[in-house]
Amino acid sequence: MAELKLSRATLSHIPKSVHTPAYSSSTHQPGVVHLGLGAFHRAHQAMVFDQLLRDGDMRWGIHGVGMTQPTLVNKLRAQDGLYAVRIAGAGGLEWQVPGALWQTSVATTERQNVLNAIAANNTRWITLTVTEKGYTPALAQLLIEGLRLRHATGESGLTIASCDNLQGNGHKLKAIIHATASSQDVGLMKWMDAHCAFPCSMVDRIVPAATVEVASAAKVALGLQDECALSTETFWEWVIEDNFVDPGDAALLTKCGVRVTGDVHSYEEAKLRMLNGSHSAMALMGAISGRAYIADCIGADHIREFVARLMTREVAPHLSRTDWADYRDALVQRFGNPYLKHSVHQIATDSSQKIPQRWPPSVQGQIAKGTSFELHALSAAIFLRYTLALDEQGHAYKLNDPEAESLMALGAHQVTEPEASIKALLARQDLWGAELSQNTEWAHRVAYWHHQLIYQGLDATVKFAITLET
Ligand code: CS2
Repeated sequence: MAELKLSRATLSHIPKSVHTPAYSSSTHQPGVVHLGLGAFHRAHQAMVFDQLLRDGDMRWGIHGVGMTQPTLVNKLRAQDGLYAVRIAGAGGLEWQVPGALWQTSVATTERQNVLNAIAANNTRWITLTVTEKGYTPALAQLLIEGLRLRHATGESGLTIASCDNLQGNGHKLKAIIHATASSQDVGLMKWMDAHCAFPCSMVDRIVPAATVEVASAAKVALGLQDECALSTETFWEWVIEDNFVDPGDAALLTKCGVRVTGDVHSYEEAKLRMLNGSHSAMALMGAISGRAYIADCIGADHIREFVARLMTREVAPHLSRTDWADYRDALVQRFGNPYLKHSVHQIATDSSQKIPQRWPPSVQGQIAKGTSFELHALSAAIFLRYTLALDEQGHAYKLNDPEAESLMALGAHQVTEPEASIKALLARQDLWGAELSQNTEWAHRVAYWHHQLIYQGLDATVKFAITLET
């Protein structure tokens, strides 16, 4: 007998221990257009919206937009937008099937559907997780066209919430829209400024890309085939600026556990530099030392100690979030979650777009205070070493990065001509910023650590770094 697939029709086959959506989507239109239908959104915001729907507020169904690839959208369509999420933490494991994804489109091939969804009467929000590299004029153009259609049909404004790992993400999004709009859009921009809200937000939940292992676990838990199953942790956080077109949304989100505040900045800053900063350092360490997952990295005593010190000594002194010590301890625990097979190469993807938010602000803070930045200098050296595209066992790996070609060209001769190679990589303002790319002391320390890495290897170098009283 052919395997039954997860869909609205087969929901009743799922064991009672799995939470499934009891509400039906058929008589309602989506209220949210989400751009960037990756794993993160499906195991984070989509589950918050699912909670609101389960509470009977039918305005939070999602029209999910895949930005480029039709593959995932097609799989989700075949399952009526349903997928299982395995949630694992210290308290054990549970499975849930969120039901908030009601419609889907692919931006590249079904552009008009996306524009129509943005203009639709029921739409109240747009949310975005398009990754750091997604903030381009092409994204802005899509939003401008959608808003133009909406404005022309006389609909009300929208809350447009960027949820990407960028400091001041709402401001950045609004700024690229303004920068991309043409002279014919002056009226539209005035309407947008007056009637749309761009709250900044910090989102947090570790959601690795889907794996075959999770798909097979889902088959056992659900008794159904699910090609879109995901795995995540119990922890989740969403901090969003209290800046909504409909002020009533603040109380609704708060009831679901979202933190609505005037001060998103301190949460964004701590998350980007502590969680994401450590993530990038570990991912690059794993890539060059042949460790496959973040849990393998944090499971090595010296790497765990390195990460704890990086956060305590070089990141925390510049944070405005005062509970950073609890946040740090929780992060070390979260990184070690054995159920999250979080691939180091997934996190190392697009490092050139991630590093600027994650490391330089802490280094600059240390420079301003005259304190040590050795652990960040070692992290930077690890990134340079990573551009060799070859791990310490001699296995080649691929750099998945819009800057891959230029980085690999600059890094290629780092063993035979380290001085020139390091100089060229550290001169890149796009990575390190205007000030750091000119700082000779920084360059000197990165070169020192790079030399250690090449001649002692990653493990010996990290072990040595944590003995230093910096
Ligand atoms: C990770 C993030 O891939 C990455 O760059 O650092 O996706 C991280 O898992 C999330 O931001 C956690 O909230």
